[in-house]
Amino acid sequence: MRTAPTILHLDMDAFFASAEQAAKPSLRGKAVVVGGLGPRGVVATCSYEARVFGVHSAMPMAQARRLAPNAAYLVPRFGLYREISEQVMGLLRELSPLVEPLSLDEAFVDLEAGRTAWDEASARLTAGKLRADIRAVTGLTGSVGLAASKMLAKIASEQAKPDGLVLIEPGTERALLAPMSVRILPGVGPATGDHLRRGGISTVGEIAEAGEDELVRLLGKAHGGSLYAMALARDERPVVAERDTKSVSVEDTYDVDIHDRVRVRTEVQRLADRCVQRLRGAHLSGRTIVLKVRRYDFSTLTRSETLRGPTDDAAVVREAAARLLESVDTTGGVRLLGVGVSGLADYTQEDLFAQARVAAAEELQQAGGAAGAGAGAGSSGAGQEEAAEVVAEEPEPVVERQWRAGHDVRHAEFGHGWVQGSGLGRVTVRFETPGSGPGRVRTFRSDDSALEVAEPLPLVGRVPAVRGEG
Ligand code: TTP
Ligand code: MG
Ligand code: MG
Repeated sequence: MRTAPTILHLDMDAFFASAEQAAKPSLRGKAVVVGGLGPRGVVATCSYEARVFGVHSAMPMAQARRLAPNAAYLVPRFGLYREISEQVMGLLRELSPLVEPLSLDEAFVDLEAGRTAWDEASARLTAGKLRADIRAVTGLTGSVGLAASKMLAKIASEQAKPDGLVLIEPGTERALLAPMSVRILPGVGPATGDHLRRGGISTVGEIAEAGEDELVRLLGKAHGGSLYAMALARDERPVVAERDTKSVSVEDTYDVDIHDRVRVRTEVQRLADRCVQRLRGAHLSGRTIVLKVRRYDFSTLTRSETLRGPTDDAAVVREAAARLLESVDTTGGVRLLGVGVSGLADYTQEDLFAQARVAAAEELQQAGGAAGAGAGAGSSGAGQEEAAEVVAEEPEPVVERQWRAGHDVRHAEFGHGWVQGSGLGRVTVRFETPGSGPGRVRTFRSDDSALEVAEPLPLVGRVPAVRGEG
C-alpha cells in the first residue's frame, strides 16, 4: 500500500438539490426536495436545509411532505445534472489520467499517477485547488477525502461533508476504523450487516478481533477474506480509469426503478437472450459474461465471469448472468440493466465445438483450475478481429409537453423562469435565472401560447440569453 495520502475521493454535496438551488436563486438557503412527485414517488435527495427536518434519500415523498411541508418539491432534471457531472469529471481528469467515476457526483482520482501530489502537503494543496475550481466552474460545492487507499478516501469525504476536506494520515487508519460500524466497509450491505451482527460483530474493530478464520466461516472465503483485510485497512484496490472494452452488449433503462427481484431476474434473462442474438448476428462469440446494474443513485456495478471457452449459447449466457445477479444487492431499486459478452472471438459454431474440446482437454491437464470471475475483457487468443462495442440503449421515452415542477420555461414577455406549480388549468412560474436575484411569481393559464418549455441555463458565467432571436 502507498505511504502518502494521494488517493482522492470527491462527492458533490446534496448534488441534485444543490444544482436546483444554483439554478433558482429563490431556493438558495431553503429546504429543497428532489424526487418523484407521483403517488409512489421517493426522495432522490434534498438540500441540507431539508435534512434538519429528517428528510433523506429513498424516503417516500408523502413522508417527506409531512416532515417538511414548506420545502420546495421538484422533479429531477437529469440532463442538467449530467452536464454538471461532465464538467466536474473534466476537472478531475486534469489532475490525473486515473479517474474512476462511481456515479454522477462521485469519483476516485489517483493523484500520484497524475504527479499532482506525492505527499501530504502537495495532496492538500491539490485538493484545495480542486474544490475552488469546482465551485468556480459549476457554482456547486463538493467534499473531498484524501487517504492512502480508496476505502479510507471515501470515508474521509463522507466525514468532510458538507463542503469540506478531510485527510486521513497513513498509519492512523486502523484506530480510526475500529469503533465504526461494519456498514462503513465496502461490500457490507444491510444483509451482510445483519449476518455479522447475528455472529456478534457490529464494529470494524470486532472484525479485526474475530480473525480471518471466523470471517471466512461466517461469509465464505472470498467475501470473508476481503472484509477481514478491509477491516485491517488493507485495501490495495487500484483506481481504474474507465476503459472501453470490446464487447457486445444490450442494456435497458427503465422509466420507473425496478424494485421487484423477480422482475429484475426476468429482465436479465431477456437481456441475455437479446445479447446472444446480437452476438450471433455479428458472427461472434465471447468468453466473459458481464452483468451491468445501475442503481437508483446512478452508481453502476459490473460483475463478470470468464468461461473456459467462448460461447454464443443463450442458455450459457443466461445462466452466467443469473449467477452474477445473485451477488448484487438491488433492494434500493434498479434503473438500468445490461448484459454483455466480451473477450470476443469470431469463431463459427464449428470452431466453437472444437474450442470446447480443447478447453475440456486443458481442464484435464490443469486440475482444479476454476474459471475465475476476472474483470477484464482480455483477448481470447486466436483470430481476434477488432470488434467495436455495440451498445443498444433504448431511446428515452418521449415526454409529452407538460408543466413539470422545477423545469425551465420561457415566456414571450417575461423571459426565463421555472415552473413552481401547476394544476386546475393554471401554471405558476417564477421568473429568475442562475445569475439574477430571486425572481417574481406569475400565474398563467396552462394553455397560454406565450409560454414554452425551455432548456436549462448554464449555472455559472454566461449572462442569461437575450430574448427574441431573429
Ligand atoms: P449522494 O452523493 O448519495 O447524495 P447527495 O449528493 O445528494 O448528498 P451528499 O451531500 O450526502 O453526498 O447521491 C448523489 C445523487 O444521486 C443525489 O443528489 C440524488 C441521487 N440519488 C437518488 O436519486 N436516490 C438515492 O437514494 C440517492 C442516495 C441518491
Ligand atoms: Mg453527493
Ligand atoms: Mg454520491
